[in-house]
Amino acid sequence: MGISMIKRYIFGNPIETDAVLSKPEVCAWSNDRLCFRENALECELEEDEIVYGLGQNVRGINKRGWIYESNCTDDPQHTESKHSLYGAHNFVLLDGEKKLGIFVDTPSKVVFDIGYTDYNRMRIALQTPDFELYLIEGESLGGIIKEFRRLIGRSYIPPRWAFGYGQSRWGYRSAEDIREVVKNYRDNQIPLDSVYLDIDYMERYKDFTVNEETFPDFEKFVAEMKGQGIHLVPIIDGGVKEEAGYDVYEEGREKGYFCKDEDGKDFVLGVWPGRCCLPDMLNEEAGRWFGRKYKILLDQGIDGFWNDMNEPAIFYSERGLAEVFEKIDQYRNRNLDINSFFAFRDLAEHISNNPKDYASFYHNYKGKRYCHEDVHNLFGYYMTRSAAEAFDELSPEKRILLFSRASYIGMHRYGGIWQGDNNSWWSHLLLNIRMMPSLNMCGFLYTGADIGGFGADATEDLLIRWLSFGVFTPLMRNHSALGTRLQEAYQFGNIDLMRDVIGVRYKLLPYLYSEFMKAALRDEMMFKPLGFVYGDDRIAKHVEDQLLLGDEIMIAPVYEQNAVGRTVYFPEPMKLIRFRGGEVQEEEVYTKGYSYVDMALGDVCVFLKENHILPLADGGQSIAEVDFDHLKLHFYGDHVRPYEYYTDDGEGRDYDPDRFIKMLEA
Ligand code: MIG
Repeated sequence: MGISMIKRYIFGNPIETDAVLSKPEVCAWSNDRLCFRENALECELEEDEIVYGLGQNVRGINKRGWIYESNCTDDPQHTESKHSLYGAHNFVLLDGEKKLGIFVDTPSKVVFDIGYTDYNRMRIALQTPDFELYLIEGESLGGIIKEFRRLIGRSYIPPRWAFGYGQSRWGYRSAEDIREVVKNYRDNQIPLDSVYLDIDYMERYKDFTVNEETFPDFEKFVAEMKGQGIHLVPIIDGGVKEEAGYDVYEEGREKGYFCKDEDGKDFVLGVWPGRCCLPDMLNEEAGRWFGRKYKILLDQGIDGFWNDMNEPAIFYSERGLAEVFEKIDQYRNRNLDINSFFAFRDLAEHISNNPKDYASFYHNYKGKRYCHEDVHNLFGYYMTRSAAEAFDELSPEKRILLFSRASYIGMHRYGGIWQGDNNSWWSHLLLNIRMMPSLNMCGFLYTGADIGGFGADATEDLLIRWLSFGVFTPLMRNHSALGTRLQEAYQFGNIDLMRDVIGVRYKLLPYLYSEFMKAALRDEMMFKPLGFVYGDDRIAKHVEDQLLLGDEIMIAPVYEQNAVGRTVYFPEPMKLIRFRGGEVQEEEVYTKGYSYVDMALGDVCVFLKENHILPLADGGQSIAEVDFDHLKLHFYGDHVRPYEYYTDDGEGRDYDPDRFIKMLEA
């Protein structure tokens, strides 16, 4: 991998984020590539230089040509015109003559102009003069990533069952609804390991409550589902409902655990339940208190959670509401023309996630008071960290599933993320593919998108193609929004194809789990762009729709409507292994270069490198049925190297590569 060197610089008086675990000595600022002026780092980009990174954001694997923001945002329209999504991942990796990793550690907004204003320049502009900077030089991209990941600490590892297929939907209103989903899956013999509970399970959207009418005897219900091999995974929201007599609210208020407004009163924001307060997740004591609340559900047999709305999303504030009501009156009886009409229309829209609101409440973080806008990107991170640290105490032996919507670098130690409210669009399948390696660079290994798309109506072919990629992502969850077309795998005509495709996941599981664990334990990426391995191949370096998955295989998903195959670039000879109709077929070996590969709807194709081994299991209806010990090995070539297979009980926290790696020989 070559040698990498890391340097740390301090500008001004930065706010500690806890992104970095063990900090190297501080260096005096001087650099021949980057120049620092007017609160921005600037450099030239070479003609063919690739800029990787930024984790969760819009557009391609190569970030060049657009302007991005690190500013955790709840925006469900992930179009190319946007600049930020839910996470703030301030890491870029320059791949030019020299390779350079740059991590800007600051909890407030950062703007990355990566060849937007000028295609040959990059400018990283900070909201604050106070920040830490880490520069990592190295000979290889993978070496720099490893160094960066060592700096920020080992990635979160979920229980193995969380690698099974999960079904979710906003709108499962009762235990009966859930039973029906599970029954449909089981009756159709489509594998399933988990069902997600969205806000519908709560009593009037109150965190840590269960609606007793619609989900009577919850503990028994959780056990009943476990009996069928199903884990229920409830959602937890960032805001706590303001309601007299609701213990979480009352306690938080009495103990002073909520974020305060300018006058020291509890800051009130509107989210699902109407008026809410925000637990000060950044405050150690408040975070500890909030984290311990998960025990209420753990005690009822729950072993997984997803943390939502923690950018934090603000539908409205009292201030914002008052402002709109006041302004709206000024439009009464007016002739609304081109200027006034749009201003009028935007009034209500701009009430949500308004910068004025983010500037109007305060945290008590590491003993100091901070305005939220100065520490904005830490909220989701600390919410998830609070839960994870509680799990360390409450469940020291057994792993608990945890993933979040908002995140900052460092949160990858405590949980995974899902990719937020995408749409049932083909372009979002491609976005999902491209985001995987970018997230992996930043340590987020347990991740995936809402398969089939969250907003808008899914179609059968889109869902099948999305599942055909989703079988590879660690989080494999079909999720959709209230009011959209139902998109459980059994809702469409071709149930056989759905069963076959989801079934592929259960054959791949030993390989996927093994590759995930190795990536986590060795600070590596599970999904790599081709350029990370074939850096000398100019074509490979610019491929944006194929990925290397672990060290043995390449994938090249179909992401276009009505396609019956696609062109694949082979950076070296590879053998096609095709999953079709529940069978595994070894097909031809492709030589280096472009080839068109037929991929019918329902086919899952992987491309195996020469002299490498792909181990496959027989499959099963849930993870418990998968035999991780008796595997069929696929390989070709005369000098097949052994496969390092990581396997453990999938539950314990004593991850030990020496104990759990077996060599599989051809
Ligand atoms: O603003 O809980 O991203 O997965 O279904 C919508 C309802 C709130 C956003 C999450 C989505 C979830 C939805 N939530």
